[in-house]
Amino acid sequence: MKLLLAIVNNDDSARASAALTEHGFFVTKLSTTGGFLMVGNTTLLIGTEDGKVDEVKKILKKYCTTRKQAPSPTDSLGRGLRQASLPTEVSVGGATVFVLNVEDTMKI
Ligand code: 2BA
Repeated sequence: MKLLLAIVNNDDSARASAALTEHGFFVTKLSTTGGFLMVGNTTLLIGTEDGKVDEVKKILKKYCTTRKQAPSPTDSLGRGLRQASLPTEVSVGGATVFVLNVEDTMKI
Protein backbone atom coordinates (compact mmCIF):
# COMPACT_ATOMS: atom_id res chain seq x y z
CA MET A 1 0.00 0.00 0.00
CA LYS A 2 1.21 3.48 -0.88
CA LEU A 3 0.13 7.00 -0.04
CA LEU A 4 0.72 9.59 -2.74
CA LEU A 5 0.91 13.25 -1.82
CA ALA A 6 0.40 15.26 -4.99
CA ILE A 7 0.78 19.03 -4.85
CA VAL A 8 -1.09 20.49 -7.81
CA ASN A 9 -2.25 23.85 -9.11
CA ASN A 10 -5.68 24.91 -7.80
CA ASP A 11 -6.86 25.29 -11.41
CA ASP A 12 -6.06 21.62 -12.15
CA SER A 13 -7.22 20.07 -8.89
CA ALA A 14 -10.93 19.62 -9.70
CA ARG A 15 -10.29 17.87 -13.02
CA ALA A 16 -7.47 15.75 -11.61
CA SER A 17 -9.46 14.58 -8.58
CA ALA A 18 -12.57 13.95 -10.72
CA ALA A 19 -10.52 11.80 -13.10
CA LEU A 20 -8.95 9.90 -10.20
CA THR A 21 -12.30 9.13 -8.59
CA GLU A 22 -13.74 8.11 -11.99
CA HIS A 23 -10.91 5.57 -12.19
CA GLY A 24 -11.87 4.19 -8.78
CA PHE A 25 -9.26 5.92 -6.62
CA PHE A 26 -10.05 7.43 -3.22
CA VAL A 27 -8.90 11.05 -2.96
CA THR A 28 -8.71 13.65 -0.19
CA LYS A 29 -8.13 17.29 -1.11
CA LEU A 30 -6.30 19.66 1.19
CA SER A 31 -6.02 23.40 0.67
CA THR A 32 -2.33 24.20 0.97
CA THR A 33 0.06 27.10 0.36
CA GLY A 34 3.42 26.97 -1.41
CA GLY A 35 6.24 28.21 0.78
CA PHE A 36 8.01 30.01 -2.07
CA LEU A 37 5.26 31.90 -3.90
CA MET A 38 3.04 31.93 -0.80
CA VAL A 39 -0.03 31.33 -2.96
CA GLY A 40 -2.65 28.62 -2.65
CA ASN A 41 -2.27 25.20 -4.18
CA THR A 42 -3.97 21.85 -3.57
CA THR A 43 -2.51 18.71 -2.04
CA LEU A 44 -4.24 15.48 -3.03
CA LEU A 45 -3.89 12.45 -0.74
CA ILE A 46 -4.35 9.20 -2.63
CA GLY A 47 -4.06 5.85 -0.87
CA THR A 48 -3.72 2.94 -3.26
CA GLU A 49 -2.16 -0.45 -3.93
CA ASP A 50 1.50 -0.58 -4.99
CA GLY A 51 0.55 -1.80 -8.46
CA LYS A 52 -1.66 1.21 -9.17
CA VAL A 53 0.82 3.98 -8.43
CA ASP A 54 1.78 4.32 -12.09
CA GLU A 55 -1.87 4.74 -13.09
CA VAL A 56 -2.24 7.58 -10.58
CA LYS A 57 0.89 9.26 -11.93
CA LYS A 58 -0.41 8.92 -15.48
CA ILE A 59 -3.71 10.60 -14.59
CA LEU A 60 -1.93 13.42 -12.75
CA LYS A 61 0.37 13.94 -15.72
CA LYS A 62 -2.63 14.19 -18.03
CA TYR A 63 -4.52 16.79 -16.00
CA CYS A 64 -1.79 18.83 -14.29
CA THR A 65 -0.01 21.29 -16.52
CA THR A 66 3.14 23.31 -16.03
CA ARG A 67 2.70 27.07 -15.82
CA LYS A 68 4.97 30.06 -15.72
CA GLN A 69 4.03 32.17 -12.74
CA ALA A 70 5.35 35.60 -11.80
CA PRO A 71 5.52 36.18 -8.06
CA SER A 72 3.21 39.04 -7.11
CA PRO A 73 4.51 41.73 -4.74
CA THR A 74 2.48 40.28 -1.86
CA ASP A 75 3.95 36.80 -2.45
CA SER A 76 7.09 38.02 -0.72
CA LEU A 77 5.34 38.70 2.60
CA GLY A 78 6.16 35.26 3.99
CA ARG A 79 9.83 35.74 3.19
CA GLY A 80 10.24 39.00 5.08
CA LEU A 81 12.84 41.36 3.70
CA ARG A 82 14.37 39.02 1.13
CA GLN A 83 12.13 40.42 -1.61
CA ALA A 84 15.13 41.56 -3.66
CA SER A 85 16.05 37.94 -4.41
CA LEU A 86 12.67 37.13 -6.01
CA PRO A 87 12.88 35.77 -9.57
CA THR A 88 10.68 37.50 -12.17
CA GLU A 89 9.07 34.22 -13.21
CA VAL A 90 9.12 30.59 -12.03
CA SER A 91 7.90 27.36 -13.58
CA VAL A 92 5.18 25.76 -11.42
CA GLY A 93 3.84 22.20 -11.59
CA GLY A 94 2.31 20.11 -13.25
CA ALA A 95 2.35 18.05 -10.03
CA THR A 96 4.92 17.44 -7.31
CA VAL A 97 4.35 13.88 -6.15
CA PHE A 98 5.69 12.09 -3.08
CA VAL A 99 5.12 8.32 -2.80
CA LEU A 100 5.16 7.00 0.78
CA ASN A 101 5.05 3.43 2.04
CA VAL A 102 2.00 2.75 4.22
CA GLU A 103 2.44 0.25 7.04
CA ASP A 104 -1.24 -0.34 7.60
CA THR A 105 -4.63 1.10 6.70
CA MET A 106 -8.09 0.47 8.07
CA LYS A 107 -11.57 1.93 8.09
CA ILE A 108 -13.11 1.54 11.51
P1 2BA B 1 5.95 27.01 -4.03
O1 2BA B 1 6.79 26.69 -2.85
O2 2BA B 1 5.13 28.24 -3.97
O3 2BA B 1 6.95 27.04 -5.30
C1 2BA B 1 6.49 27.50 -6.58
C2 2BA B 1 7.60 27.35 -7.61
O4 2BA B 1 8.69 28.21 -7.23
C3 2BA B 1 8.21 25.94 -7.68
O5 2BA B 1 7.45 25.14 -8.55
C4 2BA B 1 9.62 26.23 -8.17
O6 2BA B 1 9.64 26.44 -9.58
C5 2BA B 1 9.94 27.55 -7.51
N1 2BA B 1 10.64 27.35 -6.23
C6 2BA B 1 10.15 26.82 -5.10
N2 2BA B 1 11.06 26.83 -4.11
C7 2BA B 1 12.16 27.40 -4.64
C8 2BA B 1 13.45 27.71 -4.11
N3 2BA B 1 13.78 27.42 -2.85
N4 2BA B 1 14.34 28.32 -4.94
C9 2BA B 1 14.01 28.61 -6.21
N5 2BA B 1 12.81 28.35 -6.78
C10 2BA B 1 11.89 27.74 -5.99
P2 2BA B 1 7.29 23.59 -8.26
O7 2BA B 1 8.64 22.98 -8.00
O8 2BA B 1 6.49 22.99 -9.37
O9 2BA B 1 6.48 23.46 -6.89
C11 2BA B 1 5.09 23.76 -6.81
C12 2BA B 1 4.64 23.66 -5.37
O10 2BA B 1 4.83 22.29 -4.93
C13 2BA B 1 5.46 24.49 -4.40
O11 2BA B 1 4.94 25.81 -4.34
C14 2BA B 1 5.30 23.73 -3.09
O12 2BA B 1 4.01 24.00 -2.52
C15 2BA B 1 5.28 22.28 -3.57
N6 2BA B 1 6.60 21.65 -3.53
C16 2BA B 1 7.44 21.50 -4.57
N7 2BA B 1 8.54 20.83 -4.19
C17 2BA B 1 8.39 20.54 -2.89
C18 2BA B 1 9.18 19.85 -1.91
N8 2BA B 1 10.40 19.30 -2.21
N9 2BA B 1 8.71 19.73 -0.65
C19 2BA B 1 7.51 20.26 -0.32
N10 2BA B 1 6.70 20.92 -1.19
C20 2BA B 1 7.13 21.06 -2.46
